[in-house]
Amino acid sequence: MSSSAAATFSSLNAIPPPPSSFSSPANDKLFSSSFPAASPFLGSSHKPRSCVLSAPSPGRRSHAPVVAATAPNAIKEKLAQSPASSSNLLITKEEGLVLYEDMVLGRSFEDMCAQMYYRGKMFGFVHLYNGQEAVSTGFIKLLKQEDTVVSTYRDHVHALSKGVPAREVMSELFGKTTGCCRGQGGSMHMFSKEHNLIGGFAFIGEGIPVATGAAFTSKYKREVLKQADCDHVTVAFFGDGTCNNGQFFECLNMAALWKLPIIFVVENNLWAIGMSHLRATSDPEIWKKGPAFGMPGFHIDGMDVLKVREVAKEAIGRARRGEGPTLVECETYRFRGHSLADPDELRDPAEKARYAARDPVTALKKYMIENKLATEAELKVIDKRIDEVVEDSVEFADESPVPARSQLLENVFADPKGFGIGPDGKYRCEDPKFTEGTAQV
Ligand SMILES: Cc1ncc(C[n+]2csc(CCOP(=O)(O)OP(=O)(O)O)c2C)c(N)n1
Ligand SMILES: [Mg+2]
Repeated sequence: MSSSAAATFSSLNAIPPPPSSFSSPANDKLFSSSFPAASPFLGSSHKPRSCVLSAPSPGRRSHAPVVAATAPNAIKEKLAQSPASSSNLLITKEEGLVLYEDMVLGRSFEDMCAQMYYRGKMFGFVHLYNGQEAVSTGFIKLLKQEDTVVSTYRDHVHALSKGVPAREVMSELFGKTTGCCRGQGGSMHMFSKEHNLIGGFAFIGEGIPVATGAAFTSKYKREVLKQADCDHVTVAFFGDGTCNNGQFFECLNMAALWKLPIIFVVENNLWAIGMSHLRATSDPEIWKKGPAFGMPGFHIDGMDVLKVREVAKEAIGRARRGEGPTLVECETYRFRGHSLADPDELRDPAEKARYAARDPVTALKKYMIENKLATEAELKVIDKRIDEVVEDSVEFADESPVPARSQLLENVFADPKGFGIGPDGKYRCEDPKFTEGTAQV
């Protein structure tokens, strides 16, 4: 590293200055006493405890003011505006149609996955995203191709929103060579270099450090390698249950310390398999952990794509301008069991019904029609087109070839000699006895 590069690199360690666009005297005052009363959890009957922080004691190093907000004032005002006249609307017709199409694609694709899974076309665990579409669409449709997305095992719809063709996602689920990972990843490991979707991670929390590393790369390119046009951001999606894992805290710390261009998006669907978030977490308001590390935190209605989008715009803009990370907690709900193997017997039917009534796809459709952004007929045309895309993806996946047995170890080891390759120089997997006694291949 050159000395100038080293100097710039070391400046990454500087404590970030106050985030100007989020700071206000009112918030500074609040910081010294307590955070504003957060919006209660939208769909749960839980009453959040108030979070009281004491003022920094005089002898301690004081951090830059941090802000806890459910939404900055500008966004709140915009969201509160009556959608009566088209000039007050949060979206144009074209934007609305893009959002609607993406959400319908996510929903229809997942419904088709359920059918194909029960017909035995897919293997392993398959986790569907139904109900959470507003989060994926609200964030990812604002991104550029060069921006990075990191997902979890609930990743099909993030891949679709990021532009990975439905054919490639379905083929991956079928374990076929035409899949985005040539059939080697499966449901939980969607990946596309071209679309900068860098996983699909089955271990919870595993994607957060990877996302933090991707955001570090963008900053390094811009500040050290002097690629001035590198304003790429990274969006990391993960669940509420994951926020009690260590990687989450470690990465919030590093991202704030180095002002990384990253948005941590918590898809709080209130459940981690069968464990209620409200039962498992000392302070269930996850957004508050942003300010604790010196970054803004937001809690938004994740069933409303327009609200998600407004906060996403603010957070993505902030990251692109080099102002650092943001934590966004989207309160959402999954409409199906944890995975397709889950009979979903633990959640209260009344809770499920409450969220079903707030279906994000139906809500956007209603908004578009009521505000004359689209007619029912126009939206039906999109529904039909998406049905065809999804049907086509199944036909394509079904007709595609399965990988050759010799592909089994590709991309598994940097150098398969010594493990995957036997003393005779041949791939061990080609030995018919290779998997004997372990699994049916
Ligand atoms: C490190 C690790 N521990 C445990 C598990 C088992 N596990 C799979 S999903 C899950 C719950 C995660 O819940 P959440 O983060 O809320 O995501 P959601 O499934 O609700 O989208 C757990 C504990 C895992 N995959 N990885
Ligand atoms: Mg969850």
